[in-house]
Amino acid sequence: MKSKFIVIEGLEGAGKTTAREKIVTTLYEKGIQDIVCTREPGGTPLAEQLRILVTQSIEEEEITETAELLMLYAARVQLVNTIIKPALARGTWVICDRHDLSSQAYQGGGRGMDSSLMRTVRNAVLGDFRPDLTFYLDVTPEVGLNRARARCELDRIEQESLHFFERTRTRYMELAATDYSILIIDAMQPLDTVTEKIKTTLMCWLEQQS
Ligand code: T5A
Repeated sequence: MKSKFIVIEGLEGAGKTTAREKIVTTLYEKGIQDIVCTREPGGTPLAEQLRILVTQSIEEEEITETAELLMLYAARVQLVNTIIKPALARGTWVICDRHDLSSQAYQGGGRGMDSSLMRTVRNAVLGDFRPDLTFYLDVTPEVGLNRARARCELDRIEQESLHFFERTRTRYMELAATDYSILIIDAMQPLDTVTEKIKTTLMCWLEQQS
């Protein structure tokens, strides 16, 4: 089977890290062992530096929405062009924790950024490059943030209001409803149930690809 680009999306604390492990073990079971796991923002030295700039507050300086968006896309273009596309070209599967859908949901939905600016930047950076499959792990902001809080201190974006995350979640759901390559997983259920659902959904999708 041709190598695929699989993305995991969702609000903070949705369980993306846990899901990634399940996806990798399921692919291994199916005999797919040439896999690269990465994340956004991040995944290259430059993109990891940009991740720090995006997620941390800078004393006495407000990061503008446009600067935030451009940093996210700078990190994305670096990752896509130097890691993801070369991996796919040599036959390696790529599993990515977040990708462009995060920008559509957080910056487009949460921040309510201008859609024509977002479309322009996205087209310039990605063209028609898209994931083959996206798992969207759906949780309410309350549940997700509680899980994230239990894990560590909240970063700059995680400190946004509940309304911000409600708008982000609504945009995720709107986009998932119009794109057959985005599969919604109810991530409010117990961890074992969620990981089992991811496994069966992935197995079913793999069957359809072969
Ligand atoms: N961002 C990113 C944008 O605004 N725009 C963009 O374009 C991009 C790419 C960094 C931030 O950047 C923003 C979004 C983010 O605010 P991040 O660090 O990758 O992104 O994202 P986080 O969502 O903060 O990552 P987390 O590690 O918090 O979330 P995960 O990976 O979804 O959650 P995970 O797996 O670590 O689980 C968290 C805890 O919950 C438990 C786990 O065991 C763990 O302790 N858990 C469950 N508990 C009970 N039941 C379940 N079903 C559970 N699932 C997980």
